[in-house]
This record gives sequence, structure tokens and C-alpha cells, in this order.
Amino acid sequence: FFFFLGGWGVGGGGGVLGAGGKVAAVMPEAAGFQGVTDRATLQEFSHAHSDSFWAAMANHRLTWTSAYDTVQDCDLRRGKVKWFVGGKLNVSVNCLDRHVLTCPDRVALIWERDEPGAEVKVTYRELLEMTCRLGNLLRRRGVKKGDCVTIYISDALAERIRDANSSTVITVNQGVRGGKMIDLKKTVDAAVDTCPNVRQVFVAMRTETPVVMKDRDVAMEEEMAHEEAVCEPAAMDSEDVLFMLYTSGSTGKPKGLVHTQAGYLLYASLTHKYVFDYHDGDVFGCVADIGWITGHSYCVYGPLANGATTVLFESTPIYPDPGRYWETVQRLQINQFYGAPTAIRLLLKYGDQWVHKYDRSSLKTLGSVGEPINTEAWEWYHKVVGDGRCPIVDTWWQTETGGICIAPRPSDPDAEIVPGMAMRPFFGIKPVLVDNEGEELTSKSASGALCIAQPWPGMARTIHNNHQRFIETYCQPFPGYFFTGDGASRTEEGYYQITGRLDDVINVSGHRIGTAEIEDNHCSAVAESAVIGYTHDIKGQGVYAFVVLKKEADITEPELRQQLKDSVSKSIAKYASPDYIQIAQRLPKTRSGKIMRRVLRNVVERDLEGLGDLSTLDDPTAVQEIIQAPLKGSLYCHFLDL
Ligand code: 6R9
Repeated sequence: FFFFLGGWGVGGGGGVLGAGGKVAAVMPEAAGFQGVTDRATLQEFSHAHSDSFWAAMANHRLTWTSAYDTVQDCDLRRGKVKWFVGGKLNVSVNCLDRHVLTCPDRVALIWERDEPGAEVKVTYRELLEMTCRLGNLLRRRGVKKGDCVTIYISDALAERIRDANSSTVITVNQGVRGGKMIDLKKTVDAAVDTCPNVRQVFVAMRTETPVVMKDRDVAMEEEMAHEEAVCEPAAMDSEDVLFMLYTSGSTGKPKGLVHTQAGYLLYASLTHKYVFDYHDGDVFGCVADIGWITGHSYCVYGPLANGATTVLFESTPIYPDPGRYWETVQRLQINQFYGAPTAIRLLLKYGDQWVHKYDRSSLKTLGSVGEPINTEAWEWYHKVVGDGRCPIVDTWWQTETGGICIAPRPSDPDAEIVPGMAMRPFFGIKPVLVDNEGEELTSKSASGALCIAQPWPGMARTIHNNHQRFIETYCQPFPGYFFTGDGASRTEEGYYQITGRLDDVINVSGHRIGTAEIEDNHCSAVAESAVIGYTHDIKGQGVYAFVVLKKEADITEPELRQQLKDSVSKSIAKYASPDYIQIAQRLPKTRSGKIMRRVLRNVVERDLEGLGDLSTLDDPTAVQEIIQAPLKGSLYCHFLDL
């Protein structure tokens, strides 16, 4: 890989200066760091000299309007997080203006429209002009610094507009996805009718279907055409709000996580560059939904801050057919491809021929995000999609962390990558594992609650309107640490593996088992599975598995039962084998592809009133199917008593 390219760390010769020169060849930001000769010493430096590390990163990677005076002012115990205090900058200048100076005609983004072959390429110059026109329009229409503008993509809109106190909403007449039109403007109209603070709605036209325009509506493109293509950037404070993003909590009540300007942008830019080994001229293809944090950090802010060419993917993995991703890779010559395990598992079901049909030789790195990637999906991604040539980066992070925190890369060039493991903490990230009593587990090989011991610039600053909830959720469970809510284990080598959400942990007769561990089974007929714990008189909890079979699966119930039992007994223990197996057509998921186990638990416990907020579900009918299937005793659903 890229570290050691210049012989970094080889033999350790050359003294500090010489070694520093080699470090500088692969990571110019680290050139001046004393005693840094390789990946490991750089990692140590980033922990021990956090201020120097992050100051060097911020000075190299960001363009400042005026310098900051303090690198960090943080106290995790009190939920206080501030970075680059006193500095001023503008995110658009960092993402656009400065690249227009050096490479105005480079393609900044490729809008990969739902219809294959209809992509639109926008250069840095053009994107800056569009941004300026929109900026001018917003200003002319009374939107001021500090105002919140809601960009509508999906989900429970009205509650979010009210929580954020937005006076301006931006939407499109219709959304287009997988060949279907979605009437977004209609949803906005209904939502805004219940939001008295909304003064205006900007409506862009994605399709030609006209929509009724109300007094408060503004035809966005028409109005933008009248604006100047130059707009003076505002000088923003490092800690001014950049955006807030609503994510559902485990209780089902969404929270608006707040990210600020400088720290977030720096962290997105740095991780984009080094986790994916992004180089100038590469085409970066993150196919995540733009409304997910992954779309924010790795379709927009990270790549644009780095002057990259980034892909905005509007479609689905199977439209018009299951070759869509790879056809897009071939047509756009994508070099780094970043997607979710849920899509990989879906495509795996359709077979290799859809991949083989297209030329994927442009690919250099493959990324995975959002959920643990099971071994079978990992192997398929690696062997079939990447032809065994491309490193797979299984990237662990959260809306709360702003950017990737644990991933196999960057690392030494040929450092091993273990299938299905996020493995190595990024620079400045210090993971710790904590037991139930709140004690830090210091032995190398351990398993516990995953916390992060030091603040980093990319982390969320607060929950909008509810700082107390921020403190209670992330800072109080393990004082002094940031609590992620995930479980993880660490190997002798110091590699981390995520075992799933702690809320989902199953406790069978005192054995605590992460959902990912059981779901990562090796039964060849199974495309994907979700396990949950259900109340059991004797064991406390028992394991209940929902299983989706592959398209061509040809297996009898007893065979399936035996295979799953053998697989789980072998990889974990007999007690972890499922008591019940329910075959489902699909699983309830969020729009980012996460299985909603909370909902499955409610269904199994028959607590249908307590299903909670379903607004983040991709397709609520998946829940109905599962609720109804066992009652109807349909073909797709069988209870197998083991
Ligand atoms: C980026 C994103 C965060 C939660 C996180 C964890 C799960 C994400 C993962 C992963 C295992 C990975 N998660 N990446 N689990 N391996 N590589 O997904 O943000 O939507 O906020 O979800 O997703 O449980 O805590 P977000």
C-alpha cells in the first residue's frame, strides 16, 4: 500500500530527519513530527501530541480566513468539544474556490442519474457558480448567517423542521429512484402546513412533471438564473454549525446531531484521502444515500475538500438490473468504490455473471460501511468484484464520529487485512474497551463496550436543542470517554472487530453474544440473516433468527436447520444456536441498509403497539410481511423448533 512507498521505516535508518523525509513522501502533513518513522510511531504521536498532530493537519489541509488561537478546548466529562477555537474559514472556499484557482475545469461531481448513461458532469468552476447563485438567492430571500435551511430528502419531515426551527426548505418536485417517481413536493406541502415558521420553500425541478406552486414556493432554478454567479463567502467561525443530521436513537426518538465547520471538514478530508488512498485525478464513487452521514462525509465534504471527482449516485443497486454498480464503475472509470454490506449481500444473491459482464479494472480500493460485513459477503466483494486485487476497507464509524474511525487502511503497504474486520484505528483515534462495571480492559485480547478515549475534530458537538441528552448518551456511561453504543473485541495483534449494537446484545444463560457474531454464519443457502434475543423462561433469552434465502437456494428445512446449527456451534458455541428460524422474504431496514432489530424484537414479542418510530424505515411493508407471515403460515415462513 502507500506507506513505506519511499522505503518508509525500512531498517529505521537515517535518523529522525531522514525518516521524516520518507514520512513526508506519503503524508506531507507529518513531515515535521519528531521520532515518527512509520505507521505505528505516527499513531503514537497522534495520541501523545494530539495538539501538534491536529494543528499540522489543519494548517496543511484547510484554507483559513484567519488563524485559530487554540487547537482544542475539550472536556469529554462535561460534553465540551471545541476545535480550532477562534479560527475563521469558509467551507465552500475550501471545497470549491481554492480548486477553481488551480483546476477550474476538473470535474467536481458526476451526477449519476437514475437513468443509466445519462450522467451529468459538473466542473469545479460550474459548481462554484451554481453555489454562488444559490447563495445569492438565499441571501436575497432573507436567509442569514446562522439560519437553518432544511434540505428535504426523505423521512419524518415536519417534526424535524420544527425541531430545527427552519424557515426555509429546499426540495424537488419529484424524486427519482429505481425508475419510480416519488412526489416529494407533496410531502413537503403537507409537512410545511404544520410548520408555521416556514416562510418559503425552494422547489427544484428534477422531472418535467409540473407541481402546484403556492405563495410560499420559489421556482429555484428560474430564480437562480437571475442571480450573479459570484457571491462573497462569509467568514465562519470554526465552531459555527455546519449541518445537523437526524438519526434515530435506540428508543426510536430521532436526534439531530450537530457538526461544526472546521473540525468536521478536516476530519472528512483527511480520512477520505488516507483511508481510500485517494490521489489527484481519481474518480471516487460513494454510492451511499446523500441524506446519510456517509453521503455527507464521502460524497460531498471529504472529496470536494480534496479537489476530487466525486460521484452522486441517484439509483439503486438493481436498477435497471443487478449489474448497475459495475456498469457504472466501467462507464465512469471509478477508482474507489464505497458501498454498504446490505447491497453487497443483495447482489451476491444474483450471482457473479452480473459482475463479470463489466470491466472493473479501474478499481483500486473497495470500501464497506454501515454494518458488520459478514465473511461471505467480504470474500465475494474481494474475489468477484475486486478480482482479488483491491484492498477492502471495512470502515467503522457513526453519524456521531463525523468520519471513519477504524479501518484496515492506512497501514503499512502489505499489512494484512482480515476479512470482516475494521481492524486499525485512524490517527488520533484511541479506542478502548470497557466492561460492564466501567473498567477499562487493558489486556490485548478483550471484548467489551467500544469507547474512544480522546476527542478528535470530527466528532459531533451536541444534539440540537438537547445538550443534556448528548451528555447522557455519549459522555456519562463511561466518564472521560466517548461511548459509541457498539460492542467490539480486540485481538492479540490489537485489531478491532465490531460485534454489533450493545442494545442488541443477546444474553443466553449469562453468555453475552453480539448479533454480528451469530449472523456471520457460513450456510451457503442464506443470503442474509438477523438474530434477536427473545424472552426465555429458563435461559433468560433465546436466539431467534430471521433468514433470507438466496434466490437459487435449494434446501429443505431440516437441512437448513442442521447447517445453521453446525455453523453457529462451530464458530461460537452450541448455546448460541437459534431456537427458532423464520424464513423471510426481506428484513426491515433503514434507508442506509441497517437491519432494525428493535422492530423484529417487538414483532417476536408481539408488542405491536411498541413498534416506535418507523419513519427511518426504507420500506415499512417489510414489517407487515414479517408480522403477517407466521400467522398466515405462508410458504415463506416456517417455525422450526430446534
Ligand atoms: C457511518 C454510519 C452507525 C452504526 C455504528 C455501528 C454500525 C457502521 C460499521 C458498523 C460494523 C462497520 N456500523 N459501520 N458496524 N462495521 N464497518 O453507518 O453511521 O448511520 O450513524 O450508524 O452503524 O453499529 O454504531 P450511522
